[in-house]
Amino acid sequence: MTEQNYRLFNEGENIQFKTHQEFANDVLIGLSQPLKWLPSKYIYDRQGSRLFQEIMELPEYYLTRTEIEILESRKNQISEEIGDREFNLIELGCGDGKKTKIILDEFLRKKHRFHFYPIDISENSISDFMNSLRSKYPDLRSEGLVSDYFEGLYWLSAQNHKKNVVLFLGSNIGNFTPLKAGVFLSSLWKALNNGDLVFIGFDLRKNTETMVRAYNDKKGVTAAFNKNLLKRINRELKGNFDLDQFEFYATYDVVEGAIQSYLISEIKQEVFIGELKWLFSLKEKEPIHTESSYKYLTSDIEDMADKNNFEIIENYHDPNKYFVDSLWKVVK
Ligand code: AVI
Repeated sequence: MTEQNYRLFNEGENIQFKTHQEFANDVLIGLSQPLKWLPSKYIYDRQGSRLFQEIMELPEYYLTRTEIEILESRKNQISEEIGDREFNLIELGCGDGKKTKIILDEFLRKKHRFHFYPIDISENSISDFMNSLRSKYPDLRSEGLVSDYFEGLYWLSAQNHKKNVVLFLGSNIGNFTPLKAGVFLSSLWKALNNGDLVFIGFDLRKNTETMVRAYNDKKGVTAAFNKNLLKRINRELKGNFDLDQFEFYATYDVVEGAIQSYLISEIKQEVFIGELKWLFSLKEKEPIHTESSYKYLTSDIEDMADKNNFEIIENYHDPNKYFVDSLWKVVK
């Protein structure tokens, strides 16, 4: 029998009910707008997360490969900068862990004194991640936290007064609008102490074609990833979307500096969502916005750090300056 190596913050059933209600509300709100939209966070059920793993391996999707290259080539310096005293290493969200493992390997090799806490709202993701860690690092001190990011951070601050080092890799911040990214960073600052560190991945602006290609892969994995939103509505909210009647389209919005992803209705159609007892119409060629992936200038990153009272310690780039992992210090 495997022993549970994570902590649940909310009673399982309750949180599932709450998440389900939120999903239903967000779908209702998003699809009632003049420009219909659905929040991309709902793409990530088990199948959506599996498709995202596949995206990260695609030749067109340069982001993951580039960030891995940065971590591999700069891990020595990164670990010197971070590991001066005993600390909590906290990861917000957990993907396949490939990038995290580069960091863990280096910290363990350097014999840094730390305790690792991945935080994710999905119990499945934490459970899978913790199991994979346990087999690879039997001696790693770690505990998964199944909670909202900030609830987990506040709980941790109350447990011990060690330095906190927060990882937010993979340009996940890019899926927030600038307004939400600002709220996220100011909440992060509030939840941390003076001198704590934050290590954030940002995808940088580059030639348009490279960025657009990354979201229009030849195999159609990104299309399936976005369509997973409709699949999930069909399954969990008893919808009747016909996936074949939607075309996936991703384009670079030069004004916003973001890749915008859409599912375009091929025909005039009506869709019924059983759980919402709601029939709604889509015009021929009407888009549903599914995701924004913001791309940054170095000056944007400086502004974001500055506005939210973080000091940039170092920017770790790849040689082409496609991506940056930026190390920030909390100033209070
Ligand atoms: C998770 N996130 C940073 C990815 C991105 O690039 O916006 C999600 C993704 N969407 C399509 N491909 C990858």
